[in-house]
Amino acid sequence: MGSVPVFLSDVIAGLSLPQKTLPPKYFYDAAGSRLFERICRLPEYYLTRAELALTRRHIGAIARFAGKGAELVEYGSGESLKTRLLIRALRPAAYLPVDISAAALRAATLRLAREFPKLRIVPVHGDFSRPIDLPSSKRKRIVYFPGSTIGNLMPDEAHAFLSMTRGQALRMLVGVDLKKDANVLHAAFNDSRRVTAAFNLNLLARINRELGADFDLKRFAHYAFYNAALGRIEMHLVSLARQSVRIAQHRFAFDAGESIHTENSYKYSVDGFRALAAQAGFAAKKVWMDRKGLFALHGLTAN
Ligand code: AVJ
Repeated sequence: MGSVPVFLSDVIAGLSLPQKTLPPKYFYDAAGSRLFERICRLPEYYLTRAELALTRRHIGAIARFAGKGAELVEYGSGESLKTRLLIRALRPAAYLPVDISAAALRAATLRLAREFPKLRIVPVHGDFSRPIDLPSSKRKRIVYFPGSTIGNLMPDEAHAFLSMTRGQALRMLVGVDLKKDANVLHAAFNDSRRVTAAFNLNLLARINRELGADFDLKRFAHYAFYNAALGRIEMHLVSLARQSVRIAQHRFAFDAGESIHTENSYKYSVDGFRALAAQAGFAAKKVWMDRKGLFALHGLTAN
């Protein structure tokens, strides 16, 4: 095992690329998770409300598709309202939340254990951008991947993730943000209260806190735009001056206007996502949407 922590080596590797890049999974330390919860309540950030609305609206059909009594595997921590709705409707034989944050996993497990005292909860700590081993079981499993987290993955990474889950369960529920008016997308990632900006900048604050770096947060600005050709929102942190930043024993030079690419948030039409799922060996059997057609939940079966 290397002695350099993965966070440090990922940061050094990303900032050494011609287009400086940081992986979005590092947004979610304690401060970042709190900021993300605030994002979910913003008037402009329609995703969370739309997904909750479609889950409420179609919960009976969703639970029937998932198969009552199956084991529920959720990627990304799940203490959210929609997870609780699904657990209530599904009565799963076990619930296996998978999360990269040990703290988020513990919090979700404790809260759900209190709300569902009879539910068997098997937390799995892991980074699902790499293959993950789940404890084995003879029961049927359904993988739940809500929140359009799949939108953070590049299409080839999304394909790899779907291929991995294809070996873990015969059915899958995936929440996907739909393509829509670019102005609506733009507003969702450039909210007037600037919470998304704080969320983006917290990544640099986290690098300062945990890796002893000296990013000057006043000299970087949040920048998010819809890249229509690639069908994704891109988030960047733009250097406002020519400057240099120290991280451990490394130094990185920034030109004025140079950016660090911190996140992609892909948007998929129903057919676009179905094509991606098909490449990974899934047939798209069902799709549920909110009334406004903002967000989709796909029901996939392994074929
Ligand atoms: C958690 C991946 C769904 O892409 O919309 C919110 C994260 N980034 N605002 C998204 C996010 C900026 C979010 N996901």
